[in-house]
Amino acid sequence: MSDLRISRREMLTGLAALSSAFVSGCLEVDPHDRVWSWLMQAETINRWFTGGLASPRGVKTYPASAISTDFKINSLNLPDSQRMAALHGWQSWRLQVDGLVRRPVSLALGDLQRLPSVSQITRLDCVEGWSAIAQWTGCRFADLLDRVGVLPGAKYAVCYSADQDDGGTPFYGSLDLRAANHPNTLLAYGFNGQTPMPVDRGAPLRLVLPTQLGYKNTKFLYRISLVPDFSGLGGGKGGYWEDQGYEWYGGI
Ligand SMILES: Nc1nc2c(c(=O)[nH]1)N[C@H]1C(S)=C(S)[C@@H](COP(=O)(O)O)O[C@H]1N2
Ligand SMILES: [Mo]
Repeated sequence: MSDLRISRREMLTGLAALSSAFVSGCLEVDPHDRVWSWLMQAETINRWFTGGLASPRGVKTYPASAISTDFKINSLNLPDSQRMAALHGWQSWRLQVDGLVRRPVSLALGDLQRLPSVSQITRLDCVEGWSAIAQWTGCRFADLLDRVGVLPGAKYAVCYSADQDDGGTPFYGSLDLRAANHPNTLLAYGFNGQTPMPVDRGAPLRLVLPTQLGYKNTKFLYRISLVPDFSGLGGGKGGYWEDQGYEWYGGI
């Protein structure tokens, strides 16, 4: 019985990966297209299956010898304000945490570094077809949530980035609270032993979400907001890439 469920899950994961490949392959996507809506249904089923079976199991971690020597930077643009902050040792940077939380806070990097520090060597998989392994150091997203206190009704954490595309549209992303509470979901300030991490890697703070695809690993964070839904937010799909047609759930 359980064998059957796992093989179904694998099949569905494959379907979701296929649908990612569709979008990233520069195909024009018509959301009303029948094939597209079928793939979207597959996504929902995949999420249901993986959510039911995978959590809270840890993700695969690697030995130091597996760390990639070549780890591409994949950003729209570098945020100027962050570049300035880097020059000043991140003194002026703050992470604002608000929305459906008991205790809204504005945290300095040092405040986050006082939460229990975790280092893990995990792989990032980009929909463009490359993967890379690195050691990330940071605090658990779950510990931040404990600190601020999640209010009833909160379903998603929206992560705001300081960069924007050439047209001025800001990058942002979101994850559900189940993913946020996963033990391998980090708010990372260190990369391969370097803290702060290199600016273009997402400094001073980036999301490390190894259970989901690269585009869900939001860089250059300055604000996290807990919300019940995505209404009134960007294009309403929960993220910069999602607003362009990527799936919201980037599960691997
Ligand atoms: N703020 C921000 N976060 C981002 C992106 C971006 O352009 N801006 N790109 C995403 C994509 S598509 C990937 S694959 C990873 C790449 O992380 P890296 O630059 O450390 O390789 O960051 C993700 N997070
Ligand atoms: Mo990506």
